[in-house]
Amino acid sequence: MIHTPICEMLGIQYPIFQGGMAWVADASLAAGVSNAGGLGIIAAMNSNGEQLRAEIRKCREMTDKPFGVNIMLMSPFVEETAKVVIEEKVPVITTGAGNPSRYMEGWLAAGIKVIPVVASTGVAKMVEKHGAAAVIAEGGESGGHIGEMSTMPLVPQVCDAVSIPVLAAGGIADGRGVAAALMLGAVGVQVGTRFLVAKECTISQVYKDKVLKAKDTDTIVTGKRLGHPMRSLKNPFSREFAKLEYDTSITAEELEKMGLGALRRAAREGDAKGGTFLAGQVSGMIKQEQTASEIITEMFTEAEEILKGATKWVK
Ligand code: TUI
Repeated sequence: MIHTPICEMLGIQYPIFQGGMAWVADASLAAGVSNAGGLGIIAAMNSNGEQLRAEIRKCREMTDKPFGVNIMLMSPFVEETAKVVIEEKVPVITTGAGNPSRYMEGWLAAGIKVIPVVASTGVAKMVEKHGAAAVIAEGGESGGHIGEMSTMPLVPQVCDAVSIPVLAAGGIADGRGVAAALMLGAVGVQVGTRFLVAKECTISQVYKDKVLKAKDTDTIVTGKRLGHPMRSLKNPFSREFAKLEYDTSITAEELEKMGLGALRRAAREGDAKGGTFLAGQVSGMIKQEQTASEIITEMFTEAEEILKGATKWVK
């Protein structure tokens, strides 16, 4: 059994969070992961306050285990969703794509555990000072919005920079990744891409099939010019976007406009050519659809075997 302080802190069986993926992480996926012993997370990103409230209530009907909500700080609905999580007494909040400090006082006063995703030691230290219960150090191998650092150098540096528990994210999809994260000093992992193909994940089959068919080099990073780099699977839309990004006759506003609705088109409509299929570099390792429970138990059984044999080269 792999049991770490984050399991105790949150009352979960396995030290694994499911990433709060925009247009993907709904009540069905979050409840599936929480019922499997991890921490399921509902993405508030694409929801307004009332839509999020409905999703939280739906999740509560599907599980009596703890779950969290991810607040994407660049969301146009951030002010209203930041209040709804308090009203609905959500036990855990993760944040992404920014510095959550200005919301933290209110969340902490409501007794919520706040666990921000960080992409640098600077933001990790800042959120620790504001009362974060833990941080998730996310490397640029991840799908979606990413920072500059890779997981391997980021996680140990964040572990050294803060005294609160650190979870690792970015590039983790199997037991080898879990074992490596623990070796880097993390007390748990956050996994997004592998849960895209969970049976409980309600995204389009087109999206799942694209992940299942991907090889190692099939992701691309776009959006650097707009100040929010995003990793997604290569397809006609992402290739065209990458090309236009270097075209100075196109304005940043025109580029932003092009991206609008692309996440929804991928996740909900299965628009293979015109959608943005956010996914991490681990996509090439993901070969079958499984239940959230199968994914988690497989990852942790594998990690335990690896860790038990980890001294084999020590003479
Ligand atoms: O947030 C993510 N992944 C995401 S969010 C998203 S939707 C989106 N839509 C439009 C624009 C941007 C995003 C798709 N995928 N992961 C967590 C994450 N957080 N990665 C990087 C960061 C991050 C970056 C800067 C966290 C803090 C930070 O602080 C900088 C500062 O000081 O504001």
